[in-house]
Amino acid sequence: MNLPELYHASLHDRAEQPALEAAASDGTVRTFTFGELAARRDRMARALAARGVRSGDRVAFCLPNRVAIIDLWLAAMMMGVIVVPINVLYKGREIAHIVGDARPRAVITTAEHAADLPPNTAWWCVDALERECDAMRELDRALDAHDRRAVVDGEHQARVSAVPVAEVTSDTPAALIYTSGTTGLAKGAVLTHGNFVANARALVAAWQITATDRYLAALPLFHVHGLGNGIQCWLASGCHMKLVARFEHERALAWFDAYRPTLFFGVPTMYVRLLDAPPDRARTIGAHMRLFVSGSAPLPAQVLEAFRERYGHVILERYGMTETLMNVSNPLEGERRAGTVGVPLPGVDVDIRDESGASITNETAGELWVRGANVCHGYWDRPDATAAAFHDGWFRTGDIGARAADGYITLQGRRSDLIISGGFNIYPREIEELLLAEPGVREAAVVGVADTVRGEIPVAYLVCDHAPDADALTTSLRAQIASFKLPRAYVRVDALPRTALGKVQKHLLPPYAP
Ligand code: MLC
Ligand code: AMP
Repeated sequence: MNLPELYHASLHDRAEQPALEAAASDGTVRTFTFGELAARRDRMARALAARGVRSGDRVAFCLPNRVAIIDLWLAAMMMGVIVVPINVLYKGREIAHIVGDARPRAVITTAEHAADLPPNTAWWCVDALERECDAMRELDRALDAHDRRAVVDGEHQARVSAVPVAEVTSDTPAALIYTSGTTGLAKGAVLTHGNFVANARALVAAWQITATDRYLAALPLFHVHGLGNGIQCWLASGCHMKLVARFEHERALAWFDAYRPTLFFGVPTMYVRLLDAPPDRARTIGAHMRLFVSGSAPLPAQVLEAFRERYGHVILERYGMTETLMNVSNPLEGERRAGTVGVPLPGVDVDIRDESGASITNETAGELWVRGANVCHGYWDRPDATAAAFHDGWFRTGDIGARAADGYITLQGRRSDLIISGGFNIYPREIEELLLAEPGVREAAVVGVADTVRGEIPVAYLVCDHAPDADALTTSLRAQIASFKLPRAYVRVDALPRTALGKVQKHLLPPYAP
């Protein structure tokens, strides 16, 4: 099955039903029906086709959450176009790598973010695109009125046939989503229509999402948690969604009060923020809610417990990755076990392997290997990286975990030194390389330090000629990398602990005390 087929029951059979509450192009919050979204999809597709976009092309977006991303997604899926999401917090260098690798026809973004694009990158202003689509709607209305009066269908037919529809199968690439490798250089995971369909069907069934749900969407749409889980479950189930530009902890409670969602997907940092709610307010919100889901980073058991006390809900934790979408989930019915990610989703095989690639018996830690229709087919233009990640149809996640005798999986760490802060990934090597380019810095090691709100924060250990000037380093780095990657502290050390072979032993660095 392809994605347009998955969406059909919502977009066409439920055309009159309210689908989405979000800010319109004039900034006012309004409700769109599924039928309106289908019409917006068609106009966006025509606007893209008029710009020369064809099946197989890539189109990138670098935007905070807004309806235009949904228009683009729906149009692209119908046209066989591959969407390339770019983190809106990324700066020039980070964007240049993605654009250089994916070679999109253009990046859809705002005039403000366009300043961060590498020179000579084609970009389309999202506001101009929306205005063009709005103008198309007015023209369509005029033509419709004309058609009815004249009972001549020719012009109307021409317009309808101008909506570009391509042949797409479950193997057609739907998105290239960049995720950093251990080298710090992001690779594009090629996710197909079939991957998204398999993931959406598994989650809708496992979490029993129905058309009566109300989903509050605050996760960024440039990552798979928001895009692959949120948007796809919404469209597959035909439920109602409220889309906000981004999670703002000062406003989150007011959204819950006013919108009364039944469903929320978040990263652990969001749940830590929601613990600030006064008990009465939290209970009222909890009374309307059906399901809180957490993922993208470990949910501390004490947060799960504090949230249960405050909201009366046990957060359901699940585990996924950009390359695989969702693999493992705690059950909707039955025990949601704190500190575990639950059991493999239907259709997903999880095997735990030792260093030699042999399966490990229960209760022993090893690397999680996964297999299923949810797993991507490889990395864009990177046969070497694809070959390294896949073995006999299994994908090596790089995550370390163990399975209990009753099947529950606990994650214990990662093979790489990836840092996850607020659900955003940080590869130390990328920051270390930038630090080494700073005057006076001779050696650098970046590590993740535990943080109650963000899970982990990056801290840099430096061997340098003089005491590090934190402000100067921050100013320099801020121009080059997303703000969540900035080291929160710089610690001067005489030398980095190294093995006989010269590899830095990060676990032997002196503990960081703020
Ligand atoms: C954070 N910031 C954003 C932003 N999120 N800016 C624009 N858009 C967003 N979506 C910036 C803020 O401007 C600020 O910058 C800094 O980040 C911290 O902001 P904050 O207001 O203090 O946020 P906080 O309450 O700490 O919450 C941060 C957060 C964010 C939870 C909203 O971390 C977030 O959206 N995380 C979700 C990441 C995600 O979707 N991961 C899924 C990856 S997929 P400054 O300059 O002031 O520092 C994956 C697979 C899987 O992992 O299994 O899901
Ligand atoms: P990304 O590369 O952004 O897709 O991040 C995927 C990584 O996030 C996984 O490989 C895990 O290390 C981590 N992750 C996702 N969900 C969880 C979870 N519930 N608990 C711990 N780590 C998680």
